[in-house]
Amino acid sequence: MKVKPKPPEVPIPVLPSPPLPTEIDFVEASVSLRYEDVFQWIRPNEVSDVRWRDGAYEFICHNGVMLRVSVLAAGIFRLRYSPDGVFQPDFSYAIDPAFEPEKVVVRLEERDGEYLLDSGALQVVVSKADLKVKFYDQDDRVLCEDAAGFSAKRTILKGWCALRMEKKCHKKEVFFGLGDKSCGTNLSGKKFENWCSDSFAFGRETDPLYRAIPFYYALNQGVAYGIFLDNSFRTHFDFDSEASGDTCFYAEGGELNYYFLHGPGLDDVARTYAQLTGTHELPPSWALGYHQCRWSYHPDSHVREIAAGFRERQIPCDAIYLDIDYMDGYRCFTWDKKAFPNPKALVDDLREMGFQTVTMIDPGIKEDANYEVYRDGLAQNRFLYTSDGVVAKAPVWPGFCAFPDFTNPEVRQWWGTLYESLYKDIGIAGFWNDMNEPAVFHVNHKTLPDNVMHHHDGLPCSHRKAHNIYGQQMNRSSWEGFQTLQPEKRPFLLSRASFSGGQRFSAIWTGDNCSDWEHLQIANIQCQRLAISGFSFCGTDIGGFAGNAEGELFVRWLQLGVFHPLMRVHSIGKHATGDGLPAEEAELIDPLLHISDQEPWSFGEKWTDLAKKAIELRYCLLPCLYSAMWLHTLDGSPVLRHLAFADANDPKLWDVERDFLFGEHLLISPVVQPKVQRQGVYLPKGNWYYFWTGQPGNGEVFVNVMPDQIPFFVREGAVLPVYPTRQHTGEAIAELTLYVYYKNGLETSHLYEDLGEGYAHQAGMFSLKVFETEGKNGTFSLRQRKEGEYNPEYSKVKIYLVGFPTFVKKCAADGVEIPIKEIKLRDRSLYTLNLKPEFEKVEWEG
Ligand code: MIG
Repeated sequence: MKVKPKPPEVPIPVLPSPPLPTEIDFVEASVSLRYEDVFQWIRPNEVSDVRWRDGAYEFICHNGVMLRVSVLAAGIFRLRYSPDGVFQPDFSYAIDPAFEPEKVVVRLEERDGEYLLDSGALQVVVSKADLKVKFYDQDDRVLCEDAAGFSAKRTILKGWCALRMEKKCHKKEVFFGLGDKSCGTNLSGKKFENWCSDSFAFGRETDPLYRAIPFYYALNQGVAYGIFLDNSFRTHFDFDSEASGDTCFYAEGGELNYYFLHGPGLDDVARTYAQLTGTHELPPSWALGYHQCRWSYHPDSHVREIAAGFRERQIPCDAIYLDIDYMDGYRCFTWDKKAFPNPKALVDDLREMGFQTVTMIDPGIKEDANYEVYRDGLAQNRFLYTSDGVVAKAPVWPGFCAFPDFTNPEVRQWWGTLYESLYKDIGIAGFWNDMNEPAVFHVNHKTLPDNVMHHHDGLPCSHRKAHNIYGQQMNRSSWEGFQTLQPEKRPFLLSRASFSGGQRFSAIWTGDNCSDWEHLQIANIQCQRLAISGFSFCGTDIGGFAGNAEGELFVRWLQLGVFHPLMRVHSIGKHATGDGLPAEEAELIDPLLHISDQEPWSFGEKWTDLAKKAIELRYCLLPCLYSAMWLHTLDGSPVLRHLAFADANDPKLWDVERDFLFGEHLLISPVVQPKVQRQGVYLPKGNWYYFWTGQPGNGEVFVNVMPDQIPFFVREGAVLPVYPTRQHTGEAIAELTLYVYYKNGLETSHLYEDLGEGYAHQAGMFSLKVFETEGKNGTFSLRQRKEGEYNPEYSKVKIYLVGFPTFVKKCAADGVEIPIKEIKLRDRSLYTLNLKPEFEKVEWEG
């Protein structure tokens, strides 16, 4: 028998002071996995010292492990662990620079074997024996407690490479969040990885995907908290996948640095996370219209044809996209002069017709001495280097490329200037950052190698640390460029990759999905999850990217897209032949061969009509979406929410993955299967009205599903604002319609409007209407209060009262009685009236 060579002894690390450890405790004997990469594993032992330093309580263990706890608000605790008492400079790309910690009075108490930090809302108890932590709420309930707690591993080759936290998991605890994961909504029993990855034709099991969002919600007995692990290395999350009773998260480098966000509601956690990492700003109104895309509309005559196709058929549309083929040989910021001889004329003509143009930009800059961007980039040191000191290059669409180092502030500034011709001169309205994981063409290693070095804003690091924030920082560079080039305009940027906090710089689409019903379901799940993970401005390739949609799938997907803040159709187009694709992608495409076009009129007349109706519904509901986006920018409320957000105490809602909340008062129950004629919906507490019939219901209900209708419900007492349909958002709004839903009790709704472009709203040019409804003793009233200096252009308001329990005998507006107009439906009546926009109060009496 062969004797294994003895591993060399582990060198005892020299720890800098302070603190000076009294001993180095190798809790687990130092073993070697591989002869050449010895590892050491360390866990905190007894706390030997506690002190207040630089805004945090520091707990120092005998063996050098250190925990720093800072309280950023009564409900936000931050915990940073170091295995050896050394902390890297504090730095984060995720935290919103506008975030300001609150001044909180925190008491530190020492008790038998424990230290206690109390912020009022939240208490943290640190065990003296082993540094384990417990979080309690005001009612002394344990919200979350360490199981094994913190541990760290290091190897010679990687240094500290597994910084781990293990926590106890309650029996009935459920978990949500983590961004774009494609599996069922409740995360418990599953494990995940975060590493931005190009994932062509991904499925429910694919993980990781394009984005890294290391933030999750836990919900136990109706009480929620959140955990945000602010670490950009590859991270792992395990929600008790082995039924051991523990949850665990760990990072492959850097610091175990997490934020504990107190609820108690799921909504509170969402808002606190938004406070910490920011939100997207209010988009220009055209960006919330319908968008048409394909790989690629090319040449310009094809683009014009598509635009004309919309207007001829009177199908609303606000934006047309140009995919990579508009460029000259995939060189960013150039044009294929043959196919697009006069881009400005094209963009101007499209704008004249009410279309904005959006173009793609990739991070890879073609290696070509005659290409200005490459030449300047080289001359000015704009690109990433390997640790050997040469410019890092990898193949993407244009062949071998260099990649800008977006973590360098000078590079970000330079990158921003590159948009000048497209954005300012030609008038491209928005941009689309693709391949920014970054993706490269390599079968096994789909991104840059680990030895690529990044500036990282003065804290240099390798690609292991910068990979996950590469796309986010590309988006930031672009976004800041737009702000500088045309500060008067609201930018629109759509990105594939991102990291926590990246919502401040771009909208997100979910990447290369497929044209099948399974993917419609995944699209629904992913957008809900992205929205509660900070990215409300999200959408999917409607109809599916790869493969062939059929009419019914396409229409049902459009109907779901009505309720996604980004509503964009996109498909792989002619590229499905595999021509020009890297071999491994071409191979995947083969069975998914795409033959059909994917415009609203591509599936025959019947489906064209239905598609048109879906898109028209989007334009009707724009005031509702715009108001939801406004609320999101104001306090971080997600535009889409998982149904558990409606009632955290109802376990029947935990595993719902089809139905979700939209904005303030809507519950959407999309059709995500073929040939559905009837759909059962479980409504959370309270009464809800089925939009299409005005029928009230609660608990379990069944609705008949028409091909032209996506099922959705309105909360009782709500006021639902609706515009007439328009061909694009630049058209005038003739009238506002308010659907008012009866409730026995009180409810509040908001309608936010402004110019839809620019920043005058920040100086008061907005209109916020607060609607308060109240029903009691056979009467119902609607009050309107307006804030802001903006007056929307419409001069008429039409009101429909839905659900009044008896016949209305009297109706008065601002104290003046008005004749009753009744619309008799099969089993109930609607009541309608016309008013001036500035009415203050309407009363109905039965
Ligand atoms: O390697 O630009 O996800 O939306 O159409 C494929 C071509 C590159 C991937 C994007 C897709 C886009 C395509 N791009």
